[in-house]
Amino acid sequence: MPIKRKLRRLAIFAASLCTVAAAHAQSMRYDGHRALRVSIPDQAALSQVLEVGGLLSCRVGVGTVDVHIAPDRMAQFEALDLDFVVLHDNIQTLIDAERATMEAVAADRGASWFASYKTYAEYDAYVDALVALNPAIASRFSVGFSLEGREIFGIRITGPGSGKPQVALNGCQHAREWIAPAITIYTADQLIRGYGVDSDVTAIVDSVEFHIIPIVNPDGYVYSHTSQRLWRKNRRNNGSNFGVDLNRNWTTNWGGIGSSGSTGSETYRGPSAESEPETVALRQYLETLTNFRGHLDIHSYTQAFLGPWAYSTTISPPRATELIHVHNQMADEMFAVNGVAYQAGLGTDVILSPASGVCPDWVTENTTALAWTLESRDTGAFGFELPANQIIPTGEETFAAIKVLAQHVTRTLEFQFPGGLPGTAEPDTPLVISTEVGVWNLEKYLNGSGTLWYRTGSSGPFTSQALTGSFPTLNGTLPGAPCGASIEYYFEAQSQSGATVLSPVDAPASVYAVTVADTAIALQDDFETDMGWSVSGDATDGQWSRGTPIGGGDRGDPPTDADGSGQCWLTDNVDGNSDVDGGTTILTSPVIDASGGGVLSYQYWADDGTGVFSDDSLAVDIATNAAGTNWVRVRTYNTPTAAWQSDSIDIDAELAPTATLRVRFSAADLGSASLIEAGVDDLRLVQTQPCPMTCTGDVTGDNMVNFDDLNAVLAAWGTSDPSGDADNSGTVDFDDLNIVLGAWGADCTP
Ligand code: 0X9
Ligand code: ZN
Repeated sequence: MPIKRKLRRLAIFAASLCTVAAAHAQSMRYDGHRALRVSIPDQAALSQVLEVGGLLSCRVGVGTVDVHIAPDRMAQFEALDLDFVVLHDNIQTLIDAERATMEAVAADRGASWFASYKTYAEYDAYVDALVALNPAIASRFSVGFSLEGREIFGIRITGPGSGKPQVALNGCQHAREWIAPAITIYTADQLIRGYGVDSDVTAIVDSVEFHIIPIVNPDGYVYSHTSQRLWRKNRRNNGSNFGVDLNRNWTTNWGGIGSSGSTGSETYRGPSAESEPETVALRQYLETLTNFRGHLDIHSYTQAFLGPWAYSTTISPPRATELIHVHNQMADEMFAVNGVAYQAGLGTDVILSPASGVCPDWVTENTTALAWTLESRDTGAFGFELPANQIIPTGEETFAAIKVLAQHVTRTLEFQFPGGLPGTAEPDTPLVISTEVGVWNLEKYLNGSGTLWYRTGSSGPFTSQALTGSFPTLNGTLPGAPCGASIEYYFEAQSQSGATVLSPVDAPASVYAVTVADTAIALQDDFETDMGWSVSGDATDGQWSRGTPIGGGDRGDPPTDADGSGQCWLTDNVDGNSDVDGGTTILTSPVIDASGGGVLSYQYWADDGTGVFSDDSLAVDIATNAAGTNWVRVRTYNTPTAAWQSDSIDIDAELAPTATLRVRFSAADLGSASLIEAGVDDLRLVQTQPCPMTCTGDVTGDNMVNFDDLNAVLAAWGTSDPSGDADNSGTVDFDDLNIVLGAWGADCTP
């Protein structure tokens, strides 16, 4: 046997025997390396820190930076005299734990594939295994080859049919970000196994074409297993240094801010745009997508969606409204799965430092897709060595976001109700309902097509009304109706490409409705007096107090109260350097009698002065038992508001009427060093009133509701005869009968 072939066979033998053991042989160790989050006052300090330590975070600049420091460099670092917090103490222990899990899972035939991180070879094999599960909807494709000749493979998943909107996901431009390939393949796994089983998954696989590329940087990924766990770039030999940062090598604004011309830098952009075969291969593959609508370039860590432009903090991207609409919804749905918060913003929101030559910017500039960087878990506690038992939960929450994106790419127009929809209407008073029409996926609104359809009661034909106002904010007006009536309605509009959109989407099978009734404020607290609120919690500083804001609007403080009365509840109500520290401060209400149900509304403030919460939040809980112990979380605000916001809790719909309701507001300073200031003001309980006894059912006009009225309704049954039409709906039907029976026996003699 020729020597070359023999060697190759030996290599294959070795690889098949010990993919995990091979990973064992990492030459570079990180014993005693500490991961630190360092406060950086100026550029000089930044350069000094980067001389001493290795960069972990992508936030590089004045503010905070995460670095790892070798034990023999610690003294040098401490001499810089910078503030820092320790994220973890010894990176090698995390790497060892990661290894141990890989070995244990490899030895356990019953273990989930997602119970440990996997090698490049294992991904390669798993893509084939997934395709084999359902070749009718899944196929393998090749994007191209890495510098060292490894295949960049992918999996395409879609139901029957063609011409569908396309969504692409890719992981691992950066080698060390192991959670990224794991969750791309978790997504493929869920789509394939859920098809035909879960109706939501089936619907999206049938309506969208997914292109999933787990490992864009195979050489770097393999190197991070075999040699240096914290390797980021590809494996280009630059002479004295190795590696080009693939996510600085794309053509869009190549060479600009946040990329480096030094071969040794973690963000080395390469000698020219698209100098690297991995970049070219992915770019060419994405160019084959002719109906490309959505893209996530998955990285770690930070927990954030970063919309374009990565290279600019001032230039808004095209379709900014649509990007914001989708990323807010993705972050909300992710939060709903495991309670883990992801930030979401455009380049102008500066969640991470600017970067040039990045993949999603290229997609934004050159395709019809909405594109984001998704920075996955966590926020630094484990960083790139995210424990393997977080793969599945991270996959679950990411899948929720991908469902949002998949549903979005199929939409044309969407009726949105930023102020919510009303639950009640004042008797005999027209009610304006305002909607904001979202125009998605490069569609256009057909001018004049917006229509409100409404009816009084729950039967009979709907009446149409052209929406007024100036696009995209359009208004419809429900006519006045008597107390006790209900009005049903829905919206309709057309796109210029001919799509008809309804809201609710399955209208008129489903409709929106308002109950016609008077409302009354059962309770109002403007916090000018103390109605019995109490403060508790484990925060070490910054507890809630009642007063007039004195922060002057700095460092997250509100400049004034919300309702203009002067006072409100505030955390750390002092000027300058103040906020909640080291835990949670809890503001609990006195017992509120909500036995009549209703809507509890309030205004809230939650801010940090910079627009970024990491682990902090303001949360709202409600207890309904007499002891005030059965707390249920009803709201969590984890994005800074920078202004007072209103919110309300519909007690009838979300809880149940109770005479012993308590509400509490918890401002939490958790995780890494960060800032949160919160406020609460203008708490109200608004309840609907029973309709006064009226002669609504008195169709005969004799001031009595009796058999004469019943007979009049029955005589006019099914016609539009006004002599039996108690609710003036234009049809005599069960609604009229119900009104007569409801008012039975009334004597309205003046
Ligand atoms: O720097 C990167 O390439 C990404 N971060 S990472 O920690 N995974 O390396 C972020 C790229 C996008 N950046 C911005 N939108 N600012
Ligand atoms: Zn990355």
